[in-house]
Amino acid sequence: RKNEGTSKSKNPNLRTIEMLDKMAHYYDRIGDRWRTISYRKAITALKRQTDYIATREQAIGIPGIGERLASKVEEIACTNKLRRLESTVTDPNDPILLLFMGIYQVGLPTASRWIAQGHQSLEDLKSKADLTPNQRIGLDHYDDFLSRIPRSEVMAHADIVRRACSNADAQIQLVVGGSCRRGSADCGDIDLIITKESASLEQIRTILVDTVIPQLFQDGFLQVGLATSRSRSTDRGSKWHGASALPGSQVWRRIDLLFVPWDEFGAALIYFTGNDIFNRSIRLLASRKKMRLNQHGLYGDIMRGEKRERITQGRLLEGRSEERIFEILGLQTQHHLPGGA
Ligand code: DCP
Ligand code: MG
Ligand code: MN
Repeated sequence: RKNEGTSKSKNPNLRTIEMLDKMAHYYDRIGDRWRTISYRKAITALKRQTDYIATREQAIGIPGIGERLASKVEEIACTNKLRRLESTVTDPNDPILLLFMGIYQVGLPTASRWIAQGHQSLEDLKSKADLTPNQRIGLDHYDDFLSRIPRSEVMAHADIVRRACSNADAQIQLVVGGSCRRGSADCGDIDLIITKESASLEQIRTILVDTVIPQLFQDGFLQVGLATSRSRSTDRGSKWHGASALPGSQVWRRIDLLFVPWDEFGAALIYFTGNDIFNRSIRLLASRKKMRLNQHGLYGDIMRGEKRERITQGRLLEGRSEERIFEILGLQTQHHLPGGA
């Protein structure tokens, strides 16, 4: 027993054993007793080998390894991985899967990969998994980021950011967007749409990134910045994601600062107020009317080819005024914004 560490490191089949062990773990967890036992048997048998087992034939020759397992051993030896381990189908209602997907920015692929790797709890992930910096933060603040934010608290965060903006530049305008602007009693995060009359994206971003954000960190309000993943090139530099906490509170809230050039303010208000389903339907409506709506503006004279692909960008009809965009589309703003906010 004492020598286990050294004898193990000399075993030429270590990599194979590791993979089979993960599979055994997985089958054990989903309650497949028969497979768990056959994997464990094969592992025990392989641990006793002093030669590297690379082929199916070699593996079948070992007592304790059946035909099916022998193929797996060969697969691992040949490809250095086990397909079954990577494509292990996870039950979408698996409580551990749902637990992992509760981590900020963790979706089905990452969560199921962690499960296939044998992780079973948040503690497992904290101590053993390979985590990105964002995932680490998400894990450390699991409950905070999952809990809903009362509307009044969203407003309190917004007030702090608004004050810091005014101190940096009296002309900056800030609107609370997202679910809060749709009238929700509580929100998943804090979405703040920030613009300034006549200003470009570059000018607004500079004020925020160089002055306002550093100040808010210094004040102890901002806690951390979160790298944007997979952000499209068009979005680059127009968003800041992070976490904030009210003075005297330990609770971290997710906060998004959205930098918007003055000319696109109306289109951005529509987009960042949402929700995503509303956005999809209003864009569809625009395209039915031979127009195009995105977060930058409403465009007309769109030419499309035979496969409905766009040939021209079109002419900007309106970007600045939210009300005017609704009007051109033939919609009434009151239906979208509660209390005409
Ligand atoms: N949005 C979208 N499509 C996406 C993501 C976002 O159209 N895939 C738009 C609509 C959303 C807005 O951005 O309303 C803000 O995104 P959030 O993820 O913050 O969503 P909500 O604020 O609507 O809801 P929550 O309370 O969960 O934050
Ligand atoms: Mg939101
Ligand atoms: Mn958001």
